[in-house]
Amino acid sequence: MMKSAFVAIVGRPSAGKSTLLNALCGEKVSITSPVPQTTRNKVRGILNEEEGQLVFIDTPGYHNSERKFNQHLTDIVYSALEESEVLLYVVDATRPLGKEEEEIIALLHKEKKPVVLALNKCDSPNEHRNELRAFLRLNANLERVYEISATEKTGLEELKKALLDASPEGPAMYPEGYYTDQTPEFRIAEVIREKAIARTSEEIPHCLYVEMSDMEWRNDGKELWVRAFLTVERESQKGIVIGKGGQVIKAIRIDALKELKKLFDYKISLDLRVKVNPKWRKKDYLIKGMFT
Ligand SMILES: Nc1nc2c(ncn2[C@@H]2O[C@H](COP(=O)(O)OP(=O)(O)OP(=O)(O)O)[C@@H](O)[C@H]2O)c(=O)[nH]1
Ligand SMILES: [Mg+2]
Repeated sequence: MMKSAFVAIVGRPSAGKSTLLNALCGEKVSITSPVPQTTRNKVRGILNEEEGQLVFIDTPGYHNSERKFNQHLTDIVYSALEESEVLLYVVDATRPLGKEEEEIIALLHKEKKPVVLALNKCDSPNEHRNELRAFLRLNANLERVYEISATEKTGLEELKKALLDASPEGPAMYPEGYYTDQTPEFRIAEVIREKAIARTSEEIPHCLYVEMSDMEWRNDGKELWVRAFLTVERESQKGIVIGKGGQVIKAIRIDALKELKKLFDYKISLDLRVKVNPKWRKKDYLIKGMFT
């Protein structure tokens, strides 16, 4: 009998969850960046192995905070934990222990589901690894800590095996050959956001979202034309995202098109604009509709 499971990937912001998801699936499924809270949705990526199928659910970094937007992201983590049969807990080996790890461990224990623990970024020199390893063994009550590097793709075969071992028997949930169930619209918006994060700094990456306003097939269905708005919170941020003579927005557009070319087998053309939606992170109707 084949194995089959939904596997929630959880951990602190910037632990490398999305990088790991992409490495496990062998495809770019989820966007990544050095800025915390890059992931804002449950992003599914599918791994087909001889022994079975794992459907990973990438989640926003777990971060306890009073802010409405952060609370919404935390709710997304809770719902992913609930939907999954196996939990993949990712810890950043380069950071000292934080209160968040204790909170995440408590959360994982509450679920009473198999937990597989990956200590990520083991390619980097760090002084915290021993301390983390000892703490995790003791507190997470796990026999094994899988030491991996999502960027160097080391330790992943053992990790996959551990996840499959922990999974129940069952039929595949998606046809073979699928590696994500995201719509093209979502993936295009995410790629644009990733490139915008990479070209901006300070508070701007956190204040950005991408509104897909129009999509149309052109050239007998050979080309997808897209109009999207990079949306920020203030007029001053709009100026920064556009840049002197439109330089920044131009670079974001070029970076996005380059990436989209790798992801889609049809041509995409992009009309990219910038607009302001004041305090959008406080708007319930918007965050509940967009980040699920
Ligand atoms: N050195 C090293 N860096 C890594 C590794 N995995 C991820 N990173 C880097 O860590 C940063 C965060 O990676 P992400 O994959 O976006 O982290 P995340 O946990 O998904 O972050 P959020 O979605 O914001 O919670 C990026 O700059 C990655 O390149 C790794 O194995 N080694
Ligand atoms: Mg992420």
